[in-house]
Amino acid sequence: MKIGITCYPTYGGSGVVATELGLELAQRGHEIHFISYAQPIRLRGEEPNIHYHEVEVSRYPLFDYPPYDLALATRMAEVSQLYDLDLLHVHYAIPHSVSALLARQMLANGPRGRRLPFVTTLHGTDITLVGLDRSYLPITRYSINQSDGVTAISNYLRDRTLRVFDVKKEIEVIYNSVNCDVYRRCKNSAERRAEYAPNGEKLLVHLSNFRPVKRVTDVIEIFDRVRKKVPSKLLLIGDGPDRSVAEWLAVQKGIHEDVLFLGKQDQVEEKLGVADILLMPSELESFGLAALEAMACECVPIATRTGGVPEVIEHGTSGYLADVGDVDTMARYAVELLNDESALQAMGKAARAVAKARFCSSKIVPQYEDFYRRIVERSS
Ligand code: GMT
Repeated sequence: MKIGITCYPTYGGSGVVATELGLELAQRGHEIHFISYAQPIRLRGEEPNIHYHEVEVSRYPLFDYPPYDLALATRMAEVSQLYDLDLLHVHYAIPHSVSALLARQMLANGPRGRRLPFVTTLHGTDITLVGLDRSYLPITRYSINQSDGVTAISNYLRDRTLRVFDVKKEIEVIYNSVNCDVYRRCKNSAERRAEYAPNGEKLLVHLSNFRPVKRVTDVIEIFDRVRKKVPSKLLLIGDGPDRSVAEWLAVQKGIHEDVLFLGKQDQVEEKLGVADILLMPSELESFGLAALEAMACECVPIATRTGGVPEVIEHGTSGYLADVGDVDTMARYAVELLNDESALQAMGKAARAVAKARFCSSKIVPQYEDFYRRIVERSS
């Protein structure tokens, strides 16, 4: 098939999911066209069957707010016509599904009068935070209802969308996936760990966009408690608005030398593949891709019981869950595990087994292919 994919190309779970999906689909012989304002971060630009089309937004002086959604709709229609795409798949509803809707209408009214179906995948904050803003809610609901197919990344997100948005459309759940060949325990991990933990300390990691919903200060609070009991280091991967407050807190607590802020990183599997525990104390996660990536790397996730996270992590088997803000309990779970190497390793292996059995790309990508086929058949 020839598929156009639009996502936020910078850091963020939805962009990662969209890009990994495009790469997997291309490997399976599909022709993939990414349409966005920048090349998605996990693309190198040399992959076979992958094309990237940049959306240029004119900066006319009158435009205090350059209309990206209109430029995107135009580019979607152009690319679809030029390359004869079978469908568009947009990740994150706002504004991508509105642009896809416009592109579909433009093509339907164009010289060839063709119908271009589009699929919207809901990821989380497009529904739970941004989408609930009154200035976005009606148009988001409209574009979801107008989509030819809608998927959500967890049952939690599907149910919440149906309930809160009063959407009439059927929403199919297709879980996020992980490439289990790429995300795995690192061989020679002892040597690699020495880079961050030269004296054999335990290694904890957090990976996010440092937005308030991630509660990065809870990560520091948990680590502070763990470090008092177990010699350890904390790797913080990513960047965002709450980085400086986390840095300040680490300094306040006098632990900043053991907290390593790595900033945005490309090959996160290299870090997850040597770490012992991932901390994800978020206020809300519709899925929690970082936890899944850690699980595939045998790095045990300790997270909050919120949103779709319990669909990914089974408490006590493939990780631990606690209430939002309960940093004491999360620290206690971490200390218990770090003090029991065989339990830590066993849980790491159990976590990978779950990732492989339920969320491996080789299982999830065919679900998207099947979904696309049904949508295209229904639209022709
Ligand atoms: O979490 C964010 O702030 C980023 C956001 C995104 O769209 O990039 O993440 C959402 O989508 C991810 C990929 O599907 C999910 O793993 C995250 O749980 C979800 N974030 C929230 O629900 C807060």
